[in-house]
Amino acid sequence: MPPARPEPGGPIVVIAGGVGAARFLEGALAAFPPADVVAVVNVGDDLEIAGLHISPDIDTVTYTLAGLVNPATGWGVRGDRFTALDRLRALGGSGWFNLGDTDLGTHLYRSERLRAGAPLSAVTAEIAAASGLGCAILPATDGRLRTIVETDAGELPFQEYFVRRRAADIVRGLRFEGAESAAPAPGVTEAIGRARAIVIAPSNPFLSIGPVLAVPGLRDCLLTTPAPVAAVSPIVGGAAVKGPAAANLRSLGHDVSALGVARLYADLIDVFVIDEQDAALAAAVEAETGVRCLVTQTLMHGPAEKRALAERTVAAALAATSRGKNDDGDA
Ligand code: FO1
Repeated sequence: MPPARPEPGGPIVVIAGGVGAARFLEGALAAFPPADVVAVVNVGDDLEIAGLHISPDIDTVTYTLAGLVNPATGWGVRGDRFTALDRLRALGGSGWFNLGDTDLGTHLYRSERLRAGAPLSAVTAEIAAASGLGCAILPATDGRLRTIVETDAGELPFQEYFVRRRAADIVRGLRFEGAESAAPAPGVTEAIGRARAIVIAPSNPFLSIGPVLAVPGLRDCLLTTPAPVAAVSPIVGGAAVKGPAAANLRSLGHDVSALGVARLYADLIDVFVIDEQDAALAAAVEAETGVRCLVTQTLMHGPAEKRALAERTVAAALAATSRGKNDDGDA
């Protein structure tokens, strides 16, 4: 039987964390019709504060694509005020996680809908549609999956590590609470299965992509899809573009370089996208992992760079298919 081929009209599926992924997705929406783009987003960062369910990565992606995001932070809402949080703090409530007034409206809506029994995927779709988005934003799972960070100070829920303790602890290990009993959210495996191309966004491979891949069935889905899979390195010139990815690579025993990230993804991907600054690593990536390297500008300063990165990444993935990825039976 001939090997399955990716669907020419299938979606571009982006496996996404927070800020870096949101910027990549902005480029994807500039390059492709919104209806052709599906974001599968990490929920390991989710938390409950003051009885509200917060999904930071989903909100970062949604706010960014809706043009609402605070450009200074990459998360939260532009120009937001913090009067509700000030009051919460004054009353002795939890004040370490910066929830703006407008942002709180999202959490109030989501929490009420979840309490009424709606799954996170449905609520996420409602918020995306109400925000005017034409692409699909899917949580990786509707189940309760939480990233737990193992540190010398003990096990920390993700946002305690990331925000409250400013990612200052050395990460000794990670576990994804609830992953065993989680299932991919509706539409996730279907989108991956009929994708034209799949891109692992330039997100933290452990903290952002790790929880997505921990959802049972998702990793297998990426391994068996006929679609080509590309990943964009979140490490440029030996440093993280944003966040603790470099420190995480180091403490978890990996090379702090694009090559270190390529090794993590080698079994899943056909193309690895590295920055021009790392051009000298391309030969080592290809020789060691057997994955084709695209060397291009990956730092996304403006709209043109975001769009170019999305276009080039998808084009390189499609070229990997036409070169016969699926003829080798190694899809
Ligand atoms: N990141 C911070 O560094 N400090 C915050 O107080 C903070 C609040 C916050 C509120 C809502 C939201 O959607 C995101 C928020 N983030 C904050 C970002 C978030 O913690 C991280 O960017 C992601 O979880 C990692 O991708």
